[in-house]
Amino acid sequence: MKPRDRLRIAVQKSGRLSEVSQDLLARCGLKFRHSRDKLFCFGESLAIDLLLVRDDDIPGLIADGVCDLGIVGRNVLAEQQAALQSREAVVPFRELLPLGFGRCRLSIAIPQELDYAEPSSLQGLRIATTYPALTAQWLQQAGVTAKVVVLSGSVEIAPKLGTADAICDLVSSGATLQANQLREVAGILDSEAVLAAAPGLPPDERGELQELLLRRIEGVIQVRE
Ligand code: PRT
Ligand code: ZN
Repeated sequence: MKPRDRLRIAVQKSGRLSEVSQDLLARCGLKFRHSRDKLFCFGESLAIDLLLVRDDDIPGLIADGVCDLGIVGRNVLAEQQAALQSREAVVPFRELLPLGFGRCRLSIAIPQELDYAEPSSLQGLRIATTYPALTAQWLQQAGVTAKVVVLSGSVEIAPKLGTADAICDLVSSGATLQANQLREVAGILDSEAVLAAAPGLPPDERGELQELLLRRIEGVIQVRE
């Protein structure tokens, strides 16, 4: 990776976190010139540029040194961390600061009519999820053997389709679970948007910029609370 003198921060291009993330950076006094393809935005007020990407790509962009910082759900960061840990690989990113928006939880849910007393009630079941590493880690810690069925979306209909007996998915209001006659039985992870970064501070001017931005974000969050 070539050395850079400008800090680069990745945020979700379009989705639940994109507007709030960009709004947070604007409140920190960052102004961007939006480029035509709108993937890369040049920072006009400070030497901090913006990259608009899919949220799942953010940890990898930080790991590869393409970006210094990212705003991403803890769920995404924790899943990729759990996947690396299961292979005993190094985790080249970390959570710097919780940001107080995008709150949700990753939970196990089962059909309303199914009995549940404790994690062992899931023994031998098939659990559909887009978070296989976190699900497997939780099952292992609970001493439960269950089959993790990896899906790329629409996890909540898996029990009705018969492709799984239970699910592990993000929940916020609970309306999706209710609409699919599912009930939440165990929480795996409390999540919200977080500021993510590489393990160490960049060893050049970017390090100072990162500290400056962190202080400004903390200031904005304090005012909000
Ligand atoms: O395209 P890209 O990959 O960037 O976006 P995405 O589709 O993967 O993510 P997106 O925009 O849906 O969500 C971005 C982040 O928002 C997630 O990673 C979470 O950190 C956070 N977040 C907060 C949520 C929710 N709340 C949420 N409710 N992400 C998803 N949901 C979904 C959930 O998967 C389920 O389908 O909403 C449904 C449940 O909502 P309730 O209110 O019915 O319980
Ligand atoms: Zn995504």
